[in-house]
Amino acid sequence: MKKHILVVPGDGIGAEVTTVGKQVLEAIARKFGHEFTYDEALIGHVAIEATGSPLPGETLTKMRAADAILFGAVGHPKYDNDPTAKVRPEQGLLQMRKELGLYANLRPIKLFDELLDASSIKPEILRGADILFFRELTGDVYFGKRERLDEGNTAYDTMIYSKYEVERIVRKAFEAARTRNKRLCSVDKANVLESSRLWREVVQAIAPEYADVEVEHQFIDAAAMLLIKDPKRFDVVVTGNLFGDILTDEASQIAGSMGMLASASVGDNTGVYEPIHGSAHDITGKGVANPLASVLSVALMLDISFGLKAEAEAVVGAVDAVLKAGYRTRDIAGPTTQPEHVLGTDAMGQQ
Ligand code: GGG
Repeated sequence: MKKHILVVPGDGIGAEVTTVGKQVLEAIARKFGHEFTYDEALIGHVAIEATGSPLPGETLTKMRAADAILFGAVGHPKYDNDPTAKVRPEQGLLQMRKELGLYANLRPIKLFDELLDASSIKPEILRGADILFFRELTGDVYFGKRERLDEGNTAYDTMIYSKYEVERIVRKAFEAARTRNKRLCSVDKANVLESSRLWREVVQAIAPEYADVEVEHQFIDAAAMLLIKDPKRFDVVVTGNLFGDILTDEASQIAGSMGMLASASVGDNTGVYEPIHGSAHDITGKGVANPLASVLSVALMLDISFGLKAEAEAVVGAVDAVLKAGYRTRDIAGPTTQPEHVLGTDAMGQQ
């Protein structure tokens, strides 16, 4: 199979982890006889520095031409400490999602048994946890009107959803639930928010079409609590952009570390595959970042964008084997990890 992949490392540790992701793609191409070609493009802070824009037109053109995109991360601490900055790295990420119609963000929370000791949650609560999150990605408070009033002393952001936006992500989640354990949890805040009442109405209207799937509704606050108390009660979870952003960071602790969580952003056209973690400038350049989220994102790309199931399984199997052999990056090292088995980014990639 011939495929063209755009690598967009972005900021901070993005370059380190996508380098490993690309090495894995090359290894798969060799092993299975595929031909993958690559290009690179800028986004985020590095793009602002080079062109003044967080998503240059050239990047967008290359994204549209690619069969899939391997993405790193965006962000830079200098903007976090400057609330007045008008141009920000994250704008590149949001604009990319909107321009490419990437409305569904799939975030699998897969706990590898070998990492049971990497989490601060008790093993008996964690063992067997396996959740697939669907985070809506092109609506909500991230894209609603926002403004400063009263000479800057008052601010608002608008949480807004249209029926069709909810329908399309909810349908994707129902379809996925059908292929798994046929349980769907929809998370909202319908006891307070009007946009959440619309969300719940839409889920309730669609549910009869998927009578084989058991549906439950949880408020975001209760879902956040249940995720830590009893993660096994969840199979597929569907929620809005903001709630999904927060809940999946929380859920990363089920998998042991943010460094283990891959994601796929899909919609009408191409797919973007990236770790859920950000640019992590505190560890950038130190060679200690965990590349496994990028590697597992490659597995999602092979499966979802290219339909290469055996290749995707080979990648997940390789991650499992490396963990079984005892190798860890420092974020997933547990009390029983031997110090010589704690590896840096490149060494982990080589395993
Ligand atoms: N690789 C994910 C990433 O770069 N995250 C940084 C970020 O700004 N995330 C906000 C979001 O996902 O909406």
